[in-house]
Amino acid sequence: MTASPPPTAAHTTLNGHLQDKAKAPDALRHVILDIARAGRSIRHAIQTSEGGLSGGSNQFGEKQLKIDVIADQLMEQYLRESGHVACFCSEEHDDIVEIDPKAPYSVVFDPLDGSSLVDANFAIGSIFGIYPGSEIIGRAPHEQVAAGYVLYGPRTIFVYSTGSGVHAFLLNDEGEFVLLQEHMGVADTAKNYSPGNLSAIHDNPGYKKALDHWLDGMTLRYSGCMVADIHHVLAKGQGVFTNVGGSKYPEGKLRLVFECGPFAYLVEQAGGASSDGKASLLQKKIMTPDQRTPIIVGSKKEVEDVVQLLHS
Ligand code: AHM
Ligand code: MG
Repeated sequence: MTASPPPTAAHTTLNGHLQDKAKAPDALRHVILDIARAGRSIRHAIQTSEGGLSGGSNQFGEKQLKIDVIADQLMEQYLRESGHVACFCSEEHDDIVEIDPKAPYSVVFDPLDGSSLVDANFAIGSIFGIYPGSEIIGRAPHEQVAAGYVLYGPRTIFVYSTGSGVHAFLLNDEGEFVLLQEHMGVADTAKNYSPGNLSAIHDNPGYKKALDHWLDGMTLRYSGCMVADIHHVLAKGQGVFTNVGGSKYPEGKLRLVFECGPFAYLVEQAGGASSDGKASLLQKKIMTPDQRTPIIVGSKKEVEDVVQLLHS
């Protein structure tokens, strides 16, 4: 009779994946795990906020903070406690916040992207990027050593890359992120389109041409949350997401540092492309924390076609 194999863990955890597959340096692994823990707490806050998610009063008449402020505070707390973070740049702060200039990494994040959708119970998310050292200004997104996001939808999903593929994890009932999909890929051609700042078609003729091209046979998938909309591209393995300029937002609505930079890193890691209409977003220099940029990201050929239409 042959002996039965020794018991093994049924799932690959995020920690195990960072250690054994990504071979992330210990400090980087800890920062990513701390962000995942912050995501778990943010999810809990979303689900348990008594007074409504956009700020209000609880049953005792006490004023509650808006959920995006709570998310920001949670993220800050975990980053401060990590001991590996020099500074951070958050959508909820005007300036970069210093923690410990001698620490090895700087973190950029949008604590709760799509927060205007929370009352409608749409999916929302947190975005992050990690740079080496204590400077963010003057760098470009290709210098990130990791990026990722947490998507709070019907399921809570954590997606990250440290430069060797893009991997997704599911938050299970025990509060553990377990491997869901390894090496997410983006095909060269797209069937789905996700057009942000669409009212710009009225004063951006190239964007109107892109829309006409999409209407001719492609399928619309747009929720209004960048995290959910780009996760759709990664999960389905194809698609294009845009947010380009018009008169209201000449550079588009989205920010380079903590929204477009991390997603450019992730989608290019998955084999897709990113552009600001001229060059890859990975090469775009960060000048200020609140810098906006046009973004066209997703399937390579579609990104090329849209960039061409925008210039036509
Ligand atoms: P937020 O960071 O204030 O939530 O805004 C960013 C969001 C993105 O998630 C989304 O792609 C975009 O705003 C939606 O804008 P619009 O409603 O103009 O399509
Ligand atoms: Mg945002």
